[in-house]
Amino acid sequence: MSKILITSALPYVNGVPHLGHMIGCLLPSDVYARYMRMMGNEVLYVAGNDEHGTASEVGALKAGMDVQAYCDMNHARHRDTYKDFELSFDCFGRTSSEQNKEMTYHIFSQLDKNGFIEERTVKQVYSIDDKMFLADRYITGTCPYCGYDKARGDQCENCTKVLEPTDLIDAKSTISGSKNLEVRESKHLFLNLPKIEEKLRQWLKTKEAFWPEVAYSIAQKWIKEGLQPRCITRDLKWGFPVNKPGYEDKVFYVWFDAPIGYIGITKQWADEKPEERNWKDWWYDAKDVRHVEFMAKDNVPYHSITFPATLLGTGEPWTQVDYLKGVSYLNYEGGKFSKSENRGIFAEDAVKEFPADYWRYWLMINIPESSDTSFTFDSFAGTVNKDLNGVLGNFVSRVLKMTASKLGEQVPTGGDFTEVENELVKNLQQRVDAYLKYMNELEFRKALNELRAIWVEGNNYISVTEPWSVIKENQQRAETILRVCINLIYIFAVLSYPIMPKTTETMLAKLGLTTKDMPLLKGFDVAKEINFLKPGHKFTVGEPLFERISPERLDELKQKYGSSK
Ligand code: B3M
Ligand code: ZN
Repeated sequence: MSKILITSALPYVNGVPHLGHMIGCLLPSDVYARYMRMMGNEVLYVAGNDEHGTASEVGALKAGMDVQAYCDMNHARHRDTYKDFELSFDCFGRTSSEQNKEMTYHIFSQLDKNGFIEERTVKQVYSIDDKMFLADRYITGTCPYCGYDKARGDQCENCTKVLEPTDLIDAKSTISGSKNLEVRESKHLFLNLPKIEEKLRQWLKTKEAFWPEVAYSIAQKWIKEGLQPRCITRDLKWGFPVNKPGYEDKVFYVWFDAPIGYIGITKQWADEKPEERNWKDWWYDAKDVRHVEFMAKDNVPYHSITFPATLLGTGEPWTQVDYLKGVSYLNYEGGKFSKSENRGIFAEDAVKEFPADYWRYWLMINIPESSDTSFTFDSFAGTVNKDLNGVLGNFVSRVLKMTASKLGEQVPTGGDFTEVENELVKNLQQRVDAYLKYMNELEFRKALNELRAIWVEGNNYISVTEPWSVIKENQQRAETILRVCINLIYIFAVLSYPIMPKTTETMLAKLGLTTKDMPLLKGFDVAKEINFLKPGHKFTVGEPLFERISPERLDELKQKYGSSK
């Protein structure tokens, strides 16, 4: 058994999570966590909300609320949405916690002590109309590197280049739209990245063979361009006040304390049950921990450069990322998701339309692993109707209905396996091995295609063996076939669990089982599992697993959520 530490990027508390957020970090991390637990590993799955920064201040201002109350409200909303999506976090916290403050202060003090913090006077953009310094994302303008005209003050999302607000050409405030901006001077603290660069290069080199292309190439590109000192303080109210004399009226930059949040959130969780949980077992001088992080590609520079450099600079034995799963973007019907323009389906609405598993399956089989992908309702309906309803759902109802009506609601007895069953077991074992291999390698699209192929094997088996006609001449043979098919339902249920946990529960419930009856996926032996349910074991037919999406319903959905056409 290994210890697997899984972290998902921490969504900003002020944002409303849409399908792009779900597939960018949260959902694949959940699938991987469930899979790793079923492989018999000790898993700690950490997520939460990123709460500091101007985004929260502005969000609260617009909502007419106190920032703390606004964050509390939104954090609860995020938590509920993720619960609806069946995300199985071990800890789900917030970066504004006392524990995170403690961690942030400690890490900052270590960096300062080791000479990696320097003071600089910087020019900052002050909005005269908004009466505030416009940090980061609240200034937009043209990217000086690629010319993209909606680049933000902290990063251009087109070319992923990390920027300073004053780099932008023709900048304006996104709060008021005002261009009445002026540059004022203020003293700030910088993380001296060039001083850590060599250590970082060495560390990064050890990752080349392991990280997926999306993540490694972004990190490399960044380091090749040369690292600059990075400002880690801001003139804001909402954040951790800087623990250095002369800087008490400033707060740490949101991207400084956010990744430390993984550690702070773990500490928060450990503090709830100090007798059985220890955050250091996972984060500090921790032995045999494999740390896997999930995030969208725009977060990669922070997790492959600035955060690892921060931890390296402390000179302490912090757990670093071993594998970084960077995911490309999911667009909506060819364009961007936008709450303000009412385009796209947001996570909390999605689960009101269809059960979470429909979304989980579509998102995972279409995960933008190598390039950006679009969500379209046509594709969604096609996948639900074909794969879920047509292949998996249909197999389950056909088998259970046929058995119930011809032989009663229990696993039939039948006789020995023939060549067809031996062949089925052999093919399935190959597919299962491939499925587990791809899951292990975090190649989710390939894994999901294997899972679907496994369900297809069931359909092929029943079409070839034709139990409905065989039963007329040879009841014992028909019983064998249906006994095998019911056991296939059990096998499909177990294998589908990381992707569609509720569907697994429903399938198992039909067979009088719960998830506690599931075997480990490690060493999954089809020859053994196909004989798991013995003759006489009771089942119930129940409701169909999935609902077909009709053309009328599809039109309604497109109308309601906006379509490119
Ligand atoms: N909140 C950005 C985002 O939600 C940021 C991630 C922090 S991860 C430590 O995309
Ligand atoms: Zn750019």
